[in-house]
Amino acid sequence: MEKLFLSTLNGQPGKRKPVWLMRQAGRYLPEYRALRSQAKNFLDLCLTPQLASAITLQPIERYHFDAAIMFADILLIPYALGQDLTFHEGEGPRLPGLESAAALAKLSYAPERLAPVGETLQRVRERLPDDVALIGFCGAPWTVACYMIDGSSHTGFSHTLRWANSLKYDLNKLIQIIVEASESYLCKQIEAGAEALQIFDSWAGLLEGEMFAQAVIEPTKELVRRVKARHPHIPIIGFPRQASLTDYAAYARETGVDAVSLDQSVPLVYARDKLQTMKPVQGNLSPDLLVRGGAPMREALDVLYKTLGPEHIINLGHGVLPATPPEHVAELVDWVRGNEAAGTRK
Ligand code: 1CP
Repeated sequence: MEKLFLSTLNGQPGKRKPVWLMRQAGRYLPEYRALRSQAKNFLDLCLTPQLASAITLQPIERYHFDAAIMFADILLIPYALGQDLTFHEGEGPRLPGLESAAALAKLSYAPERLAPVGETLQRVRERLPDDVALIGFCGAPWTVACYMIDGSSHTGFSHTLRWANSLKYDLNKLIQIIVEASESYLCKQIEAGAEALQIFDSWAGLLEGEMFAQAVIEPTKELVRRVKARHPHIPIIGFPRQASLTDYAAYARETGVDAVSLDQSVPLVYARDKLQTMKPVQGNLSPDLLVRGGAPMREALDVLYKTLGPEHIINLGHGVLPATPPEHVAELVDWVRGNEAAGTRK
């Protein structure tokens, strides 16, 4: 059966725009919270295929999105490189951080630590409806380096920015380690059943211009090139969150990704005229509008539909917020399905 999400990504839009949401499995769903409480901790949840596959499928069962995204986390790569990943209630995940370049010598990728993710994907593929695509993912090298060096986002990534400014050689060395581990991890995901990939660069917007080119574009291009050399037909979506508009365009032009995900600050006219002319785009409804629901959300969706062309995947500008009422997600999906005719209008 044709999967709308995959054909749109391949530049062949179908009867309507596909829809899925970043963080579609998560704390806003009562059924997620119920399964979450069965695991010892968050890492355990990600690495227990029976739980992680059930969580991946929860939003599909509820809303029948056009794509499922495997339940895991971008911080599993630091974990597989040997950093301890802990999760503190109300504070989020934490890593020990990297004091200096000397610590790089201790990092060594242990793929078997991530073997359960492959099993999660296999289980999901067995249970997924025929028209729903399965997305695998990883964090972009820059964003993963931010968490590995600083340990969490609470520092504003000041240590990583110091590496970027004055320890470029060490930063590049770390980024290279992450690229190699991510290549292996993404290829394993494809071999286990992922049909498309997303690279999350949540902190791309911390850099600009030349630094953005060096730490965001170059490593992403290298990762995409390596994965495509082994799996040329698997589409890859890149998400350089909060990059400047010129950097967004350079990213779309130079990294080799098949589509670009837009955060909510990207003006739609810019997206249409400068980005969608190069690649399909995804996004960029504000997660706050999904919390509000009703007329304000529907009006924003209408503008999205009218401005962007058919090579567009409906999604948010960032992840679903925990305060989101689940019925607003149903309202969004119903609206998209009710707009089949509008889906292909320019
Ligand atoms: O139960 C809980 O409280 C856990 C909350 C949670 C969830 C549901 C975390 C901790 N991770 C996840 C799952 C997750 N993370 C997915 C699953 C699939 C889906 O989208 O449904 C994905 C794709 C991610 C990716 C991820 N993790 C990113 C990139 C996207 C983004 O949000 O910018 C980032 C930055 C992370 C790190 C992370 N993991 C969890 C939290 C709270 C954070 C952010 C930490 C911080 O910056 O302070």
